[in-house]
Amino acid sequence: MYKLLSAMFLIGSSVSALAETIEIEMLTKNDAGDRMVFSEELVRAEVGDVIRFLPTDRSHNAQSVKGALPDGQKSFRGKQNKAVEYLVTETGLTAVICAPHQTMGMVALIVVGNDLSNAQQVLDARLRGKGKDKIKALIEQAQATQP
Ligand SMILES: [Cu+2]
Repeated sequence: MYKLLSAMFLIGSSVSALAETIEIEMLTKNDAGDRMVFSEELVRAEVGDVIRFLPTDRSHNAQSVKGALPDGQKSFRGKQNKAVEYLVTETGLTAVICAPHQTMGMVALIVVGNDLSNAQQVLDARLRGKGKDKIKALIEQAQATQP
């Protein structure tokens, strides 16, 4: 038991030493004039990172979608007009939506560890309207721009 705990501590501390916090704004209009958008739509992250969604403009939220995140990854659901954090624990793709505006295309795709293996599951999840089209385009973009 003691060995297990110290191993967990070591893993935990090595992750936190490298972990980053990535901030994404929820916007009614961005500098380019696009309406109802996250400030970053294709987000590359690593296990241990925190993605923090900020309520820069009003009437938005950020949340995951059932089936559109890696196995073992805890889902999240922010309230409207509130910041929310998503702690990344698994590699793979996560689709993020703003519930009021996903049909207008207010979505983002998080790519963790450059792992695209759950792309089909994400495409099969219940995404709607322009949000679904944009997630598909973001997956294609992630495939085309693999680091
Ligand atoms: Cu929104």
